Amino acid sequence: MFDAFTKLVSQADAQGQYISADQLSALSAMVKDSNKRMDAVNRITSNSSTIVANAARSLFAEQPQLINPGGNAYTSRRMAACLRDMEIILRYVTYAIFAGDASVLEDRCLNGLRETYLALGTPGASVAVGVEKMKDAAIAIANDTNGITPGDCSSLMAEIGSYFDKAAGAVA
Ligand code: PEB
Repeated sequence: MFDAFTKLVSQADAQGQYISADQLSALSAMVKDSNKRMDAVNRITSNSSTIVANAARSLFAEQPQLINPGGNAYTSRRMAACLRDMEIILRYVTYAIFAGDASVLEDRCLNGLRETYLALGTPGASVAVGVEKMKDAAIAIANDTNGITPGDCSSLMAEIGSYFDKAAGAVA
């Protein structure tokens, strides 16, 4: 599991090189903007239940076969498993945002997830739709300029989006 710093150390060490000036300035820019990152993690984390519930509701409205008899989220047990899965994925995305690196998400959540869903007969493409819905909700909440000093959060939002895309792409 890496963060933005240890990832660079590991890459530099693999090549037997010092951290380059470019790498230092990229990290320095990240540190300078880290309050935005922490705020985004805080906002997504504090709204996690809403993000999961609304994304699930919207997924089931679009794909009602999932909650009809015989569907993959039919019966409370499967519904609970589905909401829990979305919550787990969102939690790992918040870790990746916090660390500024996707490895925690990849290693501890996405690795083998496609195969798990295949084995369970759970439609990964539907999970991916749910994840993309969480992405839209999370970015809307994290990027809301209401009541804060507005600044440029575009690169952070793109980075946040990329973690959700990675999760969706891993199961689709
Ligand atoms: C992954 N999900 C399920 C299981 C596992 C995971 C390992 C099997 C064991 C169990 O039921 O608990 N667990 C989950 C995860 C990690 C982990 C992400 C990462 C660390 O450890 N059903 C739907 C939707 C979708 C869904 C498309 C969006 O209709 C999910 C939610 N996951 C779903 C369902 C089950 C499941 C299990 C319904 C239960 C499947 C079943 O028993 O039939």
